[in-house]
Amino acid sequence: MALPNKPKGERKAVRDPEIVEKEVDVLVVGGGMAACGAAFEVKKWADNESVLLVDKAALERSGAVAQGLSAINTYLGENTPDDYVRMVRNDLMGIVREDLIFDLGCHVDDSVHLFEEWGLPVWKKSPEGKNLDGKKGMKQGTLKEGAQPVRTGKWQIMINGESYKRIVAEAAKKAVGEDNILERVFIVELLLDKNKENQVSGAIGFSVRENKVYIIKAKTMMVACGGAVNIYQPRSVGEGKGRAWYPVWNSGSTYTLCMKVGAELSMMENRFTPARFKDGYGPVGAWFLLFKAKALNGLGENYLASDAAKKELEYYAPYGNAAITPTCLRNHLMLFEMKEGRGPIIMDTVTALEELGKTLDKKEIKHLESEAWEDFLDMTCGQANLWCATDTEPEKKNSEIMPTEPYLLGSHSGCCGLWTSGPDYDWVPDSYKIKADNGKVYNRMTTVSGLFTAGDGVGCSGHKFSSGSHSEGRIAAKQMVRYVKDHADFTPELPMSNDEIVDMIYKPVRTYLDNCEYTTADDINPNYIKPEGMMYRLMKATHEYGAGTATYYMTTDKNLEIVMDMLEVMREDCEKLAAGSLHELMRAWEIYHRIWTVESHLRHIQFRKETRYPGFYYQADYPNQDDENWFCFTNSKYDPQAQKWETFKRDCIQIIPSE
Ligand code: SFD
Ligand code: AMP
Repeated sequence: MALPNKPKGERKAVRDPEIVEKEVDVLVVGGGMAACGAAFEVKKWADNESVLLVDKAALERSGAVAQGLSAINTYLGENTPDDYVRMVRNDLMGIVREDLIFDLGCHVDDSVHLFEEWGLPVWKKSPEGKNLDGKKGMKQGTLKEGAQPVRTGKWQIMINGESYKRIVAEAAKKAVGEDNILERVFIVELLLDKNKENQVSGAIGFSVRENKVYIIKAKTMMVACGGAVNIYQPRSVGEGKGRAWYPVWNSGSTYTLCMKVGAELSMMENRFTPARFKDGYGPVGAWFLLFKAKALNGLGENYLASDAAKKELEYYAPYGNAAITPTCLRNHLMLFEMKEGRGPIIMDTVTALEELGKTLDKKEIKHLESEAWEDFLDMTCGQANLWCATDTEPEKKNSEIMPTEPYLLGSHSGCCGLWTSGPDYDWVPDSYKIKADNGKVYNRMTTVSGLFTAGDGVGCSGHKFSSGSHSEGRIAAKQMVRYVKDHADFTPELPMSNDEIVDMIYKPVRTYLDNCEYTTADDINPNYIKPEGMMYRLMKATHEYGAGTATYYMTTDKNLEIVMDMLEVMREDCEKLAAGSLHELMRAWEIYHRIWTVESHLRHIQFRKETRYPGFYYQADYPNQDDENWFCFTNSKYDPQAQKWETFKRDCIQIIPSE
């Protein structure tokens, strides 16, 4: 149950919190799309197995879909899973896990059908080929019954999705039972088993509403805490600061929690640098695909159709020549224009709406204009606010678009994450199957026995989006139940005492209480650093040296060497983080997770000696793609005992033939 909002001001943290101990068979960490998918599915396979879901926020409005969405970007419908693999492979410049993508392609539509059954309005085509949204769309019947969605691209369908997350969360809550959900509990660390090597046995965290530490033992668990946001200096500053495209809940916990117990990471160098409406971070997909808008350079030219752009794309063949230009290359062309002095880049909303309006009557034009607003009101309402604040009516005034600061994620147009097992089919290469201690293969299990992930957590397989993350959570849930049944005699034992756990989690609180009287300004103290200060330090370092917006996403060996040193010092200084309230305690652990995540990102960029994703980042010492040496997965592993990193290559195997 979500605790009610706190009274005015932040809840003070006390020195000695209450301890709450729990023991379950299956633990789900996170409450987003993947976690809700897992919660919905798990009870179908479980008999008497107990389940607990823990979210740092409130399930109904947490994670990337919190504000809603206006499209579902992965719905196969009439397309084949083979084709889906080809699309993802092309968009991610060739290096992907085709087993994971194909498997997802076979299951994702079922989640979309469920969303509709639970009440999500999906736009439909009328028999005359008109777009019908809301109740009119619902009257056409369901997708499962054969009604036609409004396709914007080959894979994307339109929805009235302001309440998308609430609908999905409600189904998850009903399936798993409210008593089996802990909201507003932040997981700080996972623990390995005291007796069994490389076996996960628990998760520890704290309530952000009450002075309580949670110690949870589990036989198996899924960590699906989304990607990483606010790791680079954002473009938003001053009163706009805090605004980002991806959700602020995503603080790198998925990657940090798993890597710290030794789970192997893959493709952490891959980041998503999205093109978004400037300052409001509104997504561009509906404008490009539904409204068919063109992006113009500062001279008013359709730069994508220029000879220079075509030449630039040819350089990155075969990806550059594909029917749909990969996302990173679309960004690359945008940056190319800006660097040549032909910026800024403008979304020509005026011409797009004018063109569409030519075949519509007055009432239909009004509806079209309201759809343009609804696109943002449904998923990024700040962008709609900004339009109001800047007197922007999209049919009268164009808007600027801009590549944002980088995000780390594995479910959208990026592919960093954990190295997980594929399904146990005969066509899946052995090197893609991870065997647990009993020799069995569990789909979506990481290299740590009993530890699963989904959504943004699973690496090498982007373009799952909201629907795919949900279905991947369901895939993992079924496997977790199988894992528990196969390990009925395993009793998890934690390697730390309760006191040691509390000492660790509440250390920032005690540092604060021990030293806060020393100065009059709470944030300035020689004996501690507040999480906010650490956040600025991290952002400045990545911004300047780690291929942030400051350098047009460019870095070099030397820059990376400098930033890696800075990160090491930051990690050391995290020992002195101080938190006076529970909210600040969460900020302290979030920044700690972000630092670890960024370190893995930059370590991977350091390792991959090529520029595989121009437009997302550039390694100036190795500006080209080098298939001979780098057409492979780049993986890393942190050894928790030796406290050392290892970076290495794994083979990338093509399974689905090119067309
Ligand atoms: O327009 C802890 N996404 C889009 N998907 C679509 O299908 N269509 C779109 O239209 C998409 N677009 C879009 C999208 C996202 C955003 C933010 C915008 C626009 C503005 C992407 C999807 O939403 C995304 O792929 C999935 O939601 C990913 O799912 P998942 O489960 O991997 O992550 P999550 O939903 O963010 O959930 C994370 C959860 O973890 C919790 N959490 N809990 C406990 N302890 C910790 N330490 C925790 N850390 C995090 C969070 O609270 C949350 O519940 S468009 O741009 O293309
Ligand atoms: P976005 O709003 O940028 O997150 O994109 C939403 C969906 O539309 C994703 O599936 C993108 O891959 C796709 N998309 C966005 N822009 C384009 C474009 N210019 N061409 C083709 N697909 C696009």
